[in-house]
Amino acid sequence: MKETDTCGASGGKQPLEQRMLELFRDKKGSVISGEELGAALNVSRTAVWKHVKNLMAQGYQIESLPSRGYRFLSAPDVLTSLELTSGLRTKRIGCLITCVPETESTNLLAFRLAESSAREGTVVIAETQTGGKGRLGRHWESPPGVNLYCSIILRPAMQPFRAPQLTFVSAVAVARAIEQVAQLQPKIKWPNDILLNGRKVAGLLNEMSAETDTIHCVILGIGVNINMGSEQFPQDLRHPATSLLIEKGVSVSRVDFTRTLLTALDMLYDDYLCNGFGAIRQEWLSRSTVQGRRVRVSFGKGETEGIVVGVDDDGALLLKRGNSAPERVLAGDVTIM
Ligand code: BT5
Repeated sequence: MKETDTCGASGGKQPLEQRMLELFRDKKGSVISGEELGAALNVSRTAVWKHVKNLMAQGYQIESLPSRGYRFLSAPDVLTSLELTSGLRTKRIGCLITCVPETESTNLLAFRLAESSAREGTVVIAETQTGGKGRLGRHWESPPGVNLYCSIILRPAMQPFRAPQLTFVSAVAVARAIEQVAQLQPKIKWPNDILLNGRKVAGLLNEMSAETDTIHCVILGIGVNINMGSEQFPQDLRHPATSLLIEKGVSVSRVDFTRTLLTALDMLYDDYLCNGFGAIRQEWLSRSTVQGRRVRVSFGKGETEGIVVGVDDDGALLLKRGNSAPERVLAGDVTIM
């Protein structure tokens, strides 16, 4: 397991290779001498060369120019804590980023870390999941190297019944990140789908460990199809699915996407803790596919129908039927009619 404890704003001590990457980024592709790097990092020129070689072995392209120095050319699009934390300026989210090549489910791994007192903002990312989880025991397709599978540990000091609101926080964060990085216009489908042109591009699975009136932790599970090709989707998905690559026609940097997502989530979560659910709910509604539409919601063996008139403070969908007060629906699968 590889991890870095270096939230941009948390003030933790950054590992040397991360500081080196930040110096290279600040120089934006111009040459930096070994002497300058050594002085900035407080190490010898020999040590500088050793760390440059380490970065190159991890896929960074760095040109070594005899008697002039080094020029940074490009970073690999692999989700490593080193790459993700470099340049990340967040208050809480990403204070610790743990990246693993493979795990059963990042939500399960995040729960395990939370039980051993991992702090709020810890992010778990896997290149692939062998048992990626959807809701209600469903499976989440998680091919390696193309998508994002991540789980974030939150420890909000609030009543457990408010926790469903956090699904709205993560949905808005994913929508903002897609808009910013891929310039596409995602829609949110209650409760946990992000759609592009009516096809599912991301799914959310938020889980909680709590007692009567105390939350131990909430795990925000986020799966985003980034560079998954159409041939990688199984035939038997419940709803049509897509990826940023399919919609945009070109691949998207997973590192940029993930950094943007963590930054958006950090801002939205901070706003949520300081100002409550109001603004998040407004943005969610403005991005929702269901607001004002007639829908059918199925849950377990039952189903109900009505026109969506909003979501309440518990994250329940409000369905209007005739003149009676709106019906509250707390969970289920929505079909727009
Ligand atoms: C979800 O469930 O949409 C929640 C998905 C959450 C996945 C993340 S990945 C990181 C974290 N760790 C985990 O183990 N999980 C979370 P649901 O609404 O139940 O949708 C599941 C259904 O979507 C499946 O039954 C399939 O039909 C379909 N599906 C599976 N994989 C998909 C994919 N990659 N893209 C689009 N649809 C998919």
